[in-house]
Amino acid sequence: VDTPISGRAIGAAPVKVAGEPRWRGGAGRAGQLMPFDQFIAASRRTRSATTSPSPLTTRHQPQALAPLDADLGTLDEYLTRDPGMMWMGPAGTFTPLHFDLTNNLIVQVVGAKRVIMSPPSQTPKLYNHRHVFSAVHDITDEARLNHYPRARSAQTIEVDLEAGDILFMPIGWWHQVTALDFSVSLTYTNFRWPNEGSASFPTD
Ligand SMILES: O=C(O)CCC(=O)C(=O)O
Repeated sequence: VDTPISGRAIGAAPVKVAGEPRWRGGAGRAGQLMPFDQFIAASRRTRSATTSPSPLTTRHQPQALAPLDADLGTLDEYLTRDPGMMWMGPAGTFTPLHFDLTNNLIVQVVGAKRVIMSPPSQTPKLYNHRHVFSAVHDITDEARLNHYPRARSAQTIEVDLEAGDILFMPIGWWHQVTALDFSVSLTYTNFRWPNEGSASFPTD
């Protein structure tokens, strides 16, 4: 597996495997801290898209990836200079169907990702029993669709992002994300305008 990142610049700094165990079935390490170099080594060993690993994020350790900052440009017209959140993982890495309580820019840096989006008008078909999550989990999975049949007729938009592409994900839009290759992306919510929907949203 091609993993165009060696882990040398970051070394063993601890980073967080995304998600919460309840949400990410089958992810194994979800929610745990792990040394960055071990994550990269594990990504190299992942040869199949069927293992559905969780992405690595840096929500709680933005300083861990600071050595990479110099490699990134800026989008001063839209964003402040606060760090984005980095998402990284081998092909098959999967983020289940959910929406965010902020507008979000998804910036693809390495590899490709498939994003399936659905507008907020489709919420009645997406089994939103808990917070921002959909019980459907993966809208491409036949077994899940048999269990959650209204989701079959939900309107969706599929977009493949390649390195250099940026996607604006509006607040409240459903999305699920699958890495098609070893993938690195950054997400940014630090727009130069107010961008916060969580204050008025129920927590569970
Ligand atoms: O890129 C990913 O795997 C997930 C990104 C995402 O869903 C988000 O930022 O809300």
